Amino acid sequence: MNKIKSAELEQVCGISSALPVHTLPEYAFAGRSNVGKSSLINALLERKRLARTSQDPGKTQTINVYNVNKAVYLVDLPGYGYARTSRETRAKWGKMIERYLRTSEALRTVFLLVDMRHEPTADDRTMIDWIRETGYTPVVIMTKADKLSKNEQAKMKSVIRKALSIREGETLIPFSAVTKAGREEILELIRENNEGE
Ligand SMILES: Nc1nc2c(ncn2[C@@H]2O[C@H](COP(=O)(O)OP(=O)(O)O)[C@@H](O)[C@H]2O)c(=O)[nH]1
Ligand SMILES: [Mg+2]
Repeated sequence: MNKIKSAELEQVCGISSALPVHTLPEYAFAGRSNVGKSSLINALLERKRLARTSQDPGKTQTINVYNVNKAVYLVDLPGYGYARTSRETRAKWGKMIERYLRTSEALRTVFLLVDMRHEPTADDRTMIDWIRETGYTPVVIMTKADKLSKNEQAKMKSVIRKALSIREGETLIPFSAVTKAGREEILELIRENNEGE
């Protein structure tokens, strides 16, 4: 992913669809509704509206799979924690995310997005534990960094580190879809992981 030559939405998986089966490496993005997943994917891929961003949180209840350069897949997992979703629906989506983490053979890294302005929620803690339990080392992306001063960023970084019980070897990256801060660091992680492909 040195240069984004092509990027397209290749697959949309609903609640009862089959999950993606790939040999090319996958990188997945998880996080609460409205945390900025679609904006991050657009920023990484230098596309304005490839991943649909919305003012209406809770709408993207699918796993969206983007093929990049015919070499890598970025996987946008359904947002969780949306208050207006019924408990039953939430449980179904949780199971789908968990099933994806457990069964994907091509999955290399799971990025967990949290809003840098807020303390992580119980759902975020559940998510990071699923990531760890399925054998991945979570990379935490703290979104909307542009909304905080440098001082506030430093403070929230330690709040988030503590709330998610960040362990040795786990990374926290501040990111902004507005300033693109953190973009290169995320792309570099993907590149490093992809070496040898
Ligand atoms: N200021 C700022 N706003 C952001 C950023 N990322 C996302 N947003 C806004 O947050 C809202 C939700 O973003 P979206 O990407 O749709 O979140 P998703 O539900 O996680 O896919 C939208 O109004 C975005 O414009 C960011 O880095 N900075
Ligand atoms: Mg989205």
